Amino acid sequence: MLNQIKKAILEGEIDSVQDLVKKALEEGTDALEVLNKACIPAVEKAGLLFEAGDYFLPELIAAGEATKTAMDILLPEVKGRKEKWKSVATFLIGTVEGDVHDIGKTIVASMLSASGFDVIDLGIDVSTEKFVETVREMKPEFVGLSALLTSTMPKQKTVIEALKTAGLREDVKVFVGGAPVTESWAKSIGADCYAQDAVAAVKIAKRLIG
Ligand code: B12
Repeated sequence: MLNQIKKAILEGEIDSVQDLVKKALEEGTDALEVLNKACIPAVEKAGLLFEAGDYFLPELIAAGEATKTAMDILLPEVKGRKEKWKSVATFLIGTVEGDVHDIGKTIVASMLSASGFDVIDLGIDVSTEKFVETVREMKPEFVGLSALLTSTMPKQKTVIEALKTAGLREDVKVFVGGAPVTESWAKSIGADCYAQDAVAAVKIAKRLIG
C-alpha cells in the first residue's frame, strides 16, 4: 500500500492518492508512517528526478500537489492526538519571502501543534515585516523560519536582523530549517536552533521550555 501511494504521488494522481491514503488509514496504518514512509520519500524522489532532468516543472508541481492532498487527510489525524500536556508556549512559523515550499513547514507546524504548542502558521512567502509585526503583536516564545531554496536562505538572516533592529530579538528563540539549511548556516546567521526535521524541532522546543 505504501508503495502504491508513493507511485501515485510520483505520477501526480490526486484521486488515487486520496483513495489509497484513506484505505491505508482504514486498514490501520499509522498516519505518521504513511507520511514518513510514503509521502516524504515520494516527493523527495520527485526532486531528484527534477534535478536529473527526468521530470519537468509540471511533474514536480503535480507531485507536490499530490503530497499536499495526502497531507490534508493525514495531518488532522496527527494533530488530533494532542498530548495531554499543554504547553504555555507559542510557536510562530512561516516560509520566508520568495519561497512557496510549504510541505515540510506544515509538517513541523502540525507536529508542534500535536505536541501541545500553540502554533501560528503564517504560510508561505512571508515578508520580513510580517514576521516582525506578528512577533510584536503575538509575543511568541519561538519563531521558525523555513527556506527550501538556496536563494531564499539569506531571508532567514534578514528576519533575524530585523528582529534585532525592532528590539525583539531577545524575546524569542529563532529556529531555522528546510532542506538546504544546516547547523553551521544556522550558527553563521545568529539563529538559536537548527532542526533537521519535525521530530527534532519538537524535541528541541520542548527541551527549551523545560
Ligand atoms: C515539492 C517541491 C516543490 C513544489 C512545492 C509544493 C509545496 N506546496 O511545498 C513546487 C513544485 C511548487 C516547487 C517549486 C519550485 N522549486 Co521545488 N522542490 C520541491 C521538492 C521536490 C520537495 C520539497 C519537499 O516538500 N520536501 C519534503 C519535506 C517534508 O521536506 P523539507 O521541506 O525539507 O522539510 C523537512 C525539514 O527540512 C524540516 N523543516 C522544513 N522547514 C522547517 C522549518 C523549521 C523552522 C524547522 C525547525 C524545520 C523545518 O522539517 C521538515 C519535515 O521533516 C524539493 C526537493 C527536495 N528534496 O527538497 C524541490 C526543490 C527545493 N525545489 C527547487 C526549485 C529549483 C524550485 C523552483 C525554483 C522551480 C522552478 N524552476 O520554478 C520553484 C520555486 C518556487 C518558489 N519561489 O518557491 C530546488 C531548489 C534548488 C536550490 N538549490 O535552491 C529543489 C531542491 C529541487 C532540485 N533538486 O532542484 N518545488
